[in-house]
Amino acid sequence: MDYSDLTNNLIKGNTRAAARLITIVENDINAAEEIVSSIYKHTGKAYILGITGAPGTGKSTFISTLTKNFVDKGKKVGIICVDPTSPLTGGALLGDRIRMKQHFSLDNVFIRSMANRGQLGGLARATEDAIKILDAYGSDIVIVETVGVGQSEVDIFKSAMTVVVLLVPGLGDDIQAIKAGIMEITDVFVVNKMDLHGADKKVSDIIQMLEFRNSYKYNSSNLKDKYAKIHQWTPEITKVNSKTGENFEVLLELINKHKLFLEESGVISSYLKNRITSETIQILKHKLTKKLEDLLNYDEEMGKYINQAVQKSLDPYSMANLIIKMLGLEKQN
Ligand SMILES: Nc1nc2c(ncn2[C@@H]2O[C@H](COP(=O)(O)OP(=O)(O)O)[C@@H](O)[C@H]2O)c(=O)[nH]1
Ligand SMILES: [Mg+2]
Repeated sequence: MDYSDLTNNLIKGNTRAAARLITIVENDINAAEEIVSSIYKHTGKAYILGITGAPGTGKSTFISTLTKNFVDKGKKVGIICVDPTSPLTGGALLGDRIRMKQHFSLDNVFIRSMANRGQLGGLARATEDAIKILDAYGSDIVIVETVGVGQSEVDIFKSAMTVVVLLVPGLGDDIQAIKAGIMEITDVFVVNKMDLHGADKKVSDIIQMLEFRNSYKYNSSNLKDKYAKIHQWTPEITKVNSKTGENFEVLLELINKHKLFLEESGVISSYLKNRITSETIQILKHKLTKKLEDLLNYDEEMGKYINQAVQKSLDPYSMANLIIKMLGLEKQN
């Protein structure tokens, strides 16, 4: 297939081309490869924001208000809602989209939901490609909304420059969930629904959690390199009301402060390297797995080895080493 008409239109800011291309990269990893390689040099302008929080914390309302703030400043915003638990036609997601769309002129806001339908190469891969499409499309800001915690969340957030986590007043379940999942990669904590009782208590709970984490990390030298980012950036905390927009000026300042930190400290360059590494690993996992499955299932010589293993004259580790050799992947030294 030739996607050059679509990608040319995308780069000119054509909304339908963006929508079509996202559908294509979601469903066809070979097409994704072609598309991404032709648009890649047009990416890198968008600021990528990751937003997460448990269901009901108000993510959609929050993103809607945040987007309105950006649009009012003349920004073009792309929104990707990633919900691994929800089928594409899920009522809630659809409701979100309709609700969000009511707020904006469609020229400045592009909203797209992605659900896990077993994308080849994984949801994180497909999301990363969708981010690139919205970047090349001309979005100043790409917002990625995901639900809750988990490995796919962490993978997805490797693309985000600033990660914002929403919590709400009330019991500490959400704090526990963050500790278990994405605390390490959170840049800004937001207590949403500040109009409800207990918002200040939640802010102090977060401060306490961060203080505990710092004293714990201080002794942990091996985490130092891995999480260099958070060693220098102390996560910011604020509270907002997403329904009224109260305190969003403060939030925007904090996001901007983090952006400036990334640029001025030079952390942005390690972010860029990490993002490319992580993305390449996703792609390689998919490609190599496919190649190896084909080899093990269909290759004649492999068939002989498998028989030997059945006869116990070869074990699975030795077989794996043989394959690494066959593929020329053994260390060159
Ligand atoms: N009181 C109050 N309710 C809010 C606020 N933000 C969102 N909500 C409500 O919380 C509920 C869940 O919001 P939604 O955006 O769908 O949450 P999501 O599941 O995280 O996307 C809805 O009824 C919202 O109207 C807020 O700041 N204050
Ligand atoms: Mg939602």
